[in-house]
Amino acid sequence: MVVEIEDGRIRRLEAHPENRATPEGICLKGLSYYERVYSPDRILHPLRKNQGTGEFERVSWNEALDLIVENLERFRVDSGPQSVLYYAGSGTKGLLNGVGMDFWRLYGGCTTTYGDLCWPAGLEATRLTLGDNKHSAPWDIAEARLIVMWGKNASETNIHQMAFVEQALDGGAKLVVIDPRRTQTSERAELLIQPRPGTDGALALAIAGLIIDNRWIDVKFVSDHVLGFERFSASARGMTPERAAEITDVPVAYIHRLAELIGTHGPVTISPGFGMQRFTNSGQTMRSILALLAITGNIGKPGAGWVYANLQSQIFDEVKDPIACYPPGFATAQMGQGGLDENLAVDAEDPVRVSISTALLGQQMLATADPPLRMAWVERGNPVTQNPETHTVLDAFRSLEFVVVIDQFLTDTAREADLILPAKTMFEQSDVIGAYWHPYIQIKQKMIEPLGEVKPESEVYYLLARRLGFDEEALAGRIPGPSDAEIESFLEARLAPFEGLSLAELRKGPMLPPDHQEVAFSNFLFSTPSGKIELYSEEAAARWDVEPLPTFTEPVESLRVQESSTVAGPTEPAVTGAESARYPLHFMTPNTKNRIHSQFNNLQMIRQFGDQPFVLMNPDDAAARDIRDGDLAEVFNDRGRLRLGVRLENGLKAGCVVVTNGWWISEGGTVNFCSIGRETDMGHGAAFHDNMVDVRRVAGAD
Ligand SMILES: Nc1nc2c(c(=O)[nH]1)N[C@H]1C(S)=C(S)[C@@H](COP(=O)(O)OP(=O)(O)OC[C@H]3O[C@@H](n4cnc5c(=O)[nH]c(N)nc54)[C@H](O)[C@@H]3O)O[C@H]1N2
Ligand SMILES: Nc1nc2c(c(=O)[nH]1)N[C@H]1C(S)=C(S)[C@@H](COP(=O)(O)OP(=O)(O)OC[C@H]3O[C@@H](n4cnc5c(=O)[nH]c(N)nc54)[C@H](O)[C@@H]3O)O[C@H]1N2
Ligand SMILES: [Mo]
Repeated sequence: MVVEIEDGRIRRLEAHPENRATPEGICLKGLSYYERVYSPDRILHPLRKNQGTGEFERVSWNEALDLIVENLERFRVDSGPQSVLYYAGSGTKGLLNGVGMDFWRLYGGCTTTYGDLCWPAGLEATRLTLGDNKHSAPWDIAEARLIVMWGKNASETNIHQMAFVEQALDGGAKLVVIDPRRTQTSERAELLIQPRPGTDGALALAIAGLIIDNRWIDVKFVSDHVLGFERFSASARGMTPERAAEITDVPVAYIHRLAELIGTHGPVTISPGFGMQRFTNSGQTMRSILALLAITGNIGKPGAGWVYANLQSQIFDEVKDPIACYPPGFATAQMGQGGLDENLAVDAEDPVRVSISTALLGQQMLATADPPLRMAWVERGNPVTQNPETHTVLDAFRSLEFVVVIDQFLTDTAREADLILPAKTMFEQSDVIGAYWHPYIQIKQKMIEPLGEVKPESEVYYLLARRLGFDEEALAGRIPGPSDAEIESFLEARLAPFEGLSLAELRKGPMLPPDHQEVAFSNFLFSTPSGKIELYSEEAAARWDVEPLPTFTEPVESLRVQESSTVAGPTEPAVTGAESARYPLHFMTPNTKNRIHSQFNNLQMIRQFGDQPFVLMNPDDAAARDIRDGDLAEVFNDRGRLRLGVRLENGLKAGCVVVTNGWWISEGGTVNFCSIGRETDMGHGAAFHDNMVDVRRVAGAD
């Protein structure tokens, strides 16, 4: 962004002209930062909960820091440093985020989480197959002749990508969208395929079988660059179009049409989203879809490829996005060549206990022993609304003796705090950031002094470390002092190992990382164990206990599991088919245009476009329950319930209901009251969408 300042206040926000990924300018969320920074609701000084009244009362920084230090010292002496949980979400990224873990190491250790709420099943599936998580520059998609938006709603969640998709379409390319919902992304699609949620793996395997049968494969590419084609072929052909149609609810004719398009209308770019990687079978699903590009040679060429995660700008361990909450080294190993498992086997010397699965946060916080948790420190996240099982997460926070939350606003998680510290916004401290779609490394320059009494996290850590008795020497190179000069020299030192990168250069505009590939894998080097694209992955089998080939299994919660059989996710005991199918409707909880998860919806600029949660239903599902448009209804399962107004939507597949995620508890739409803590088959992700509910009309409400 280009930020114009007048009299110390932000006056104007504009897109930086040199960022080629954002030619259409800033989205509404970006523009709403103006309101976000100066919002009357913003927390501008420390707040302590009055244990009698439950109200928050203003305290000075001295009191706040004393209170923290007093608790930290007590817990360390009585129970050991691992009785403190350090939890960081994905609210803001940057090099300075690594400072948190340095503080906890100095303190003597802590307990922290592994895995991630967002996308690790897909990251791991991609790493196992291609060796690296990278893709071509955003503008390359304009060269594609076929674009498949598979479980991705870019019109809302990646609006800048749509500009390049539109360019491709204007030039004659075709767009296919695969989503149980009709979305804004599908407006110009030539084909909208609406699979039953969680069955995309079966669809992909059937398409692969047809591509192979019709000899639409790229024989040379396969023989040069693909491992396991023969075995994959045999397995994919087992998934006939008829069988896939039965599993997925997609007509056979559509399966044939998509196979023909992918097989004959290249270059093909598949841009998979996160929708179908939030199930217990997602890693295998993502591997099945990626295989379609491998067998047709749509990798390493302009206009072709797998646009999932572009981590080329993530050159610093500290900003491996969005998994920034691991101790240094941990994230690198997961995303790079090393393995997750050897890192999870905690080094006996390491004072940081990496023991809580983010997907199971509530359950595992409560179950943690030796030592049990007594305190939590939360920053840049809102786990009460965003992590699975809101009830359990609330119980877990309420079981602790002392909770510190750093945030800009009084979120549902902040309300659980004993002490709230005010958080900076991106304009109040300089930092260096990478991205996960566009390739740039950028500086986020301090533009205004922090409002009120706000102190950036790094300064809070610095002050705490000093109070805990660490001198400047102990902090040098780890936790910078508070002045602008100290922050800048800290950042400069992190940039120094990279030739050409410096704050001065970054101030001129966005920079490409060293060795950037505009067309990813154009050198056809794949850093898998075999050096080839691995359709057959022994590593997948060894690490995640799945078949070495991508195969289809039903999600745990499914109406199609035979009553007599049992299914199990990776982190829970098996349930019988009858149990798994007790509720008949798939509960989808996607993202939405004008919020980022639980952020922005408290601003007037955003609320004017909708200030109330609602549930979308297919008219047939509604009629079967005597529900009409506008009725008040209850979405429920064993885990929780939500009372919401109903909107009928013809474009939504029957058997699915939708509430966007991120609504605050006070607004009544917190979807994770109905979800369960459950991991994906690989990557330790959260299987939010593996979740069935029912809906009933609330009688007499009208
Ligand atoms: N049911 C369901 N749940 C989901 C999803 C879903 O699809 N369905 N999606 C999941 C996904 S993909 C994700 S990524 C997660 C997101 O989960 P979170 O990262 O927990 O979610 P956010 O709502 O973005 O909350 C970020 C918080 O950080 C605060 N913040 C912003 N900047 C700063 C800062 O500089 N310092 C501090 N201290 N705080 C800051 C914001 O005010 C906000 O409260 O949610 C997940 N939850
Ligand atoms: N405006 C906005 N943009 C965002 C975010 C935001 O909160 N708001 N969050 C950012 C983050 S952290 C993330 S992770 C991304 C997510 O970006 P996306 O992946 O585009 O978003 P989602 O809404 O999670 O899911 C995409 C689609 O998957 C569909 N879907 C659900 N289940 C299935 C299934 O089983 N199969 C198929 N084929 N489709 C399915 C949903 O209907 C939805 O339309 O967006 C990023 N961009
Ligand atoms: Mo995410």
